[in-house]
This record gives sequence, structure tokens and C-alpha cells, in this order.
Amino acid sequence: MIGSAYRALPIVPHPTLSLPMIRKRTQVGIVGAGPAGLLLARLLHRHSIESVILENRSRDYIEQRVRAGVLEQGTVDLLIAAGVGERLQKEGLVHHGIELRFGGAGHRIDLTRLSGGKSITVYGQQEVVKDLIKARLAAGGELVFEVESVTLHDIESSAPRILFRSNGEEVELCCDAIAGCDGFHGVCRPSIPAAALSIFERAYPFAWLGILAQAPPTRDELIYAYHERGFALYSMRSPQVTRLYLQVTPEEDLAAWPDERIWQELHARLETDSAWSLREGPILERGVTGMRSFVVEPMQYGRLFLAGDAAHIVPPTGAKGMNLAIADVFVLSQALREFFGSGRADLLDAYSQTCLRRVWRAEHFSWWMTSMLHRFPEDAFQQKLQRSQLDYVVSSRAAATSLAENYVGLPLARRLQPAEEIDEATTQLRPLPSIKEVLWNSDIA
Ligand code: RFL
Ligand code: PHB
Repeated sequence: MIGSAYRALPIVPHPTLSLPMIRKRTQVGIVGAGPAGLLLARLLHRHSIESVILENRSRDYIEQRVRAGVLEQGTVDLLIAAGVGERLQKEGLVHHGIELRFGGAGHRIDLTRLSGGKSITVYGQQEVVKDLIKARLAAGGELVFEVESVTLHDIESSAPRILFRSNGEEVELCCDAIAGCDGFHGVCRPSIPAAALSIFERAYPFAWLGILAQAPPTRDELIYAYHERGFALYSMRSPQVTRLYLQVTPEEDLAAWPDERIWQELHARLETDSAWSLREGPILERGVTGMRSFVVEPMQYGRLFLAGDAAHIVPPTGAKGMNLAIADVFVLSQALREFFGSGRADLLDAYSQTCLRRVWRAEHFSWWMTSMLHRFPEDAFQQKLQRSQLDYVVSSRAAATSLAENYVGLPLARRLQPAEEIDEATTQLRPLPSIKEVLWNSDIA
């Protein structure tokens, strides 16, 4: 356990085990130290709101876990504003375009020109996690690794509690609110009665085999390749390290993919008619990731608020998962600030509704990119549609602009407004348009 800022309450007997149990209190209990949980704690700290983060893995494990790599413009801006952007600004690779490759030719989508000056930044998720952990500990914040047996209680009340075990001790953490940031396989979503939730999901008949290779990138922008052998993605992590993905079957056995086969397949799927070389190098890491779309509605139940992968999953083709997690906790931090600052619950009540609008946009974009770029087995009609769509996207400014706008990320809500404001003339409260209406930023006025 690191730090000791949260308040210890008297030791009481454990309700079921009759072991002594340590009671503690905080304002917001956060389950999960991924990008969502860690950034939420950081934003709350900036609003002087106390929180405790509980993580069931070790610090080393979560700092080494290789996952996302593409940060939207709004994510970068928020990390900088939160005071955790120093290394990101030094080491992150700013990209102004991506390539769509098909039929033996590459087609560049100029993200920056088409999105009115925005860009994306390639910076590994585990680097974001390292920066956030460092900032959390430097600020003396509570972050407990390797917790066990986490369970949630009284979440529908105004005094929800988290029970967990840490270093052999039973702990009860009493909170005003709980943030479920524990990813897709966490315990928070299943703590909500099933009847209170609606689930929307889609499975795909493929997965991604991803590798990290000690090989300098030969291109400085990402390449999304549509090929009759299947999709391939060319990405990177640094001037020395390439990140590559291949479409494979969902039940793919990694043992069937020796290094030579991986490189052979990458060469075949990324080939072009013009000069192009893929540099090979030692494979540092490899894994197979399933593809799924999933959304739970609502993203809140009583005083439990789900954020990030705990509430929604997208297939990685749109590079949206971590960015969505970050957008959720931005909304949640603003709502909690209002709640603890003025006692108003209207933004908290609107949390799910506010997040879901962005979530569904990203769900659609990720599904669309996935459907356009992957090979669907034995579906000649689909293949003809895909080629038509790809031709359209690289030849129509309107279609390319739509891709660019979604890829760099729609704006985060600039200002979360309460549902009422003081009328200066009468000094009475007057209702504003609903939160939904004032939140979404549209370019079409
Ligand atoms: P995380 O990162 O899964 O963190 C959840 C944390 O909760 C912990 N946990 C628990 N802690 C305490 N008690 C329990 N009972 C717990 N159960 C779980 C876990 O150990 C973990 O530390 O969720 P979060 O914070 O919502 O973040 C979401 C992102 O991790 C995810 O969406 C992205 O990685 C998705 N993703 C991508 N997103 C992007 O924005 N851009 C990309 O380019 C991108 N590429 C990708 C991706 C995900 C991939 N994989 C491997 C799934 C590429 C891949 C291959
Ligand atoms: C990555 O670099 O890991 C990456 C890039 C783009 C994606 C998904 C993953 O769409």
C-alpha cells in the first residue's frame, strides 16, 4: 500500500469472517488503475476532491501492459491541462495523416487539413499510465496495488462501500460515490442488478494478432491495409519500435505463428506497387486480441458510475477505446466537482446520457472502420461494397473529411452546464435547455 492520506475509522468486526476489519473513508472510491481510474483521480485531485484507487494488479504489470497507441487531439490537450503531458509532449509522435492501402496502392488521408488543423499523437497507453501513476504518488494520493476480493455494497444509497483485502487485511472503504473504472472484466458492472441494465453488443468473426518489434519504422504515419489475405495495420511506438497487427481468426493459436510466418504475412498484406520496405527486427511482445462492440446502458446506478471499458468496448480499428475512457472521466470529474462543490446532482444524474452520445458515435466509427477494412470470409458482396467504400473515402473530400473528423476525435464538451442558471434581472433560478442540448458541439450551426 502506498501513501496514507485517507482517513482511518475505528476497527470493526468483519460481517462474515469475524476478522478485524479496517474502516476507511474517502469521497470517491475508484476501482481500477487503467487510464480511466488514474486520470479521474488526477482530475479530482485538481478540484480538491479526495479519492482512493484500488488496483488488483501490481504496478509493474500495469506499467508494462502493451495496448493502445493513438491519442486524439482532445485527449492530448486534456492530459496537458491535467499537468501530466510533459513527457508526452517530448516523446509523443505527432501525426498529421494516415494511409489507407488497398489494390496495391496507398492513399493518404490528410487528417490535419481535413479536420481544421487537428492531429493525433502516437504515445503508448502504458506510457500514459506511467505518467499518471508518477503524478499520483508525487501528489501523495492513495493508490493501492494488488488488492483482492473487491466487492461493492449499498451502491444505491448515498453511502456506498467497497470491501477488499490488502496485505492480508480486510478493509472497508466508505465513499460518497464509486467510479467503476475496472475494465471489461471487472467487478463493478456485475454489481449492478442485471434488470437495471440494457446491453448492446456485436461480435466479429476475426481477431488481431499484434506484435511489437525492435525495428525502426520505415514510414512515419500509420497504414491501414485492406488485402484479400486479411487486414493489416502498420503502427509504431518510437523511432526504434514498430507496432504491427494482422487479422486472424478469433480462436487463433499463437504457437502456429512463428516469427517467419508473421513477417511473411505482413510483407504480403502490406505490399504495394510502389517502393516500400517493411523493416524486420526481434519481436519483443505478441498477443491475440478479440474484437467486439459492447455498450451498457445506463452507465450509472445509484452512486456507482461506470467509465471506460467497464461500460463500453470498441474494436480497435478506430483507435477509440482509451480516448473514450478519458472522455468519460472528464465528464465524471466535472459532475463530481459540481456535486461536492455546490451539492447539485443534476450533472451527475446526466452522466450516462452525456457520455453515451459520444460513446455511440465512437461505436459507429469503430464498427464502420472495422467493416470497411477486414476480410469477411466468403462474402463476395461485402467485398465489392468494401472496395466501393474505400474508393469513395479516398476520392471524395466529404467522405475523407468524415473519416478525419472522427479519427482525430470530436471535441470534448467544452463546458458542462447545470440545468438552471441565475437570471441576473430577477435573481431567480431559470431553467436552461436540457443538458443534452447544450453539451454537443456541432459544426453545423
Ligand atoms: P483498463 O485499461 O482495462 O483498466 C482497468 C483496470 O482495472 C483493473 N481491475 C481491477 N482493479 C481492482 N479490482 C478489480 N476487481 C479489478 N478488475 C480489473 C485492471 O487490472 C486494470 O488495470 O480500462 P480503462 O481504464 O477503461 O481503459 C480502456 C483502455 O485500456 C482500452 O480501451 C484501450 O486499450 C483500447 N485500445 C485502444 N484505444 C485507443 O484509444 N487507441 C488505440 O490505438 C487502441 N488500440 C486498444 C488498442 C486495445 C487493445 N487491446 C489489447 C485490447 C489496441 C489493442 C490491441
Ligand atoms: C496501435 O498503435 O497500437 C494502434 C494504432 C491504431 C489502431 C489500433 C492500435 O487503430
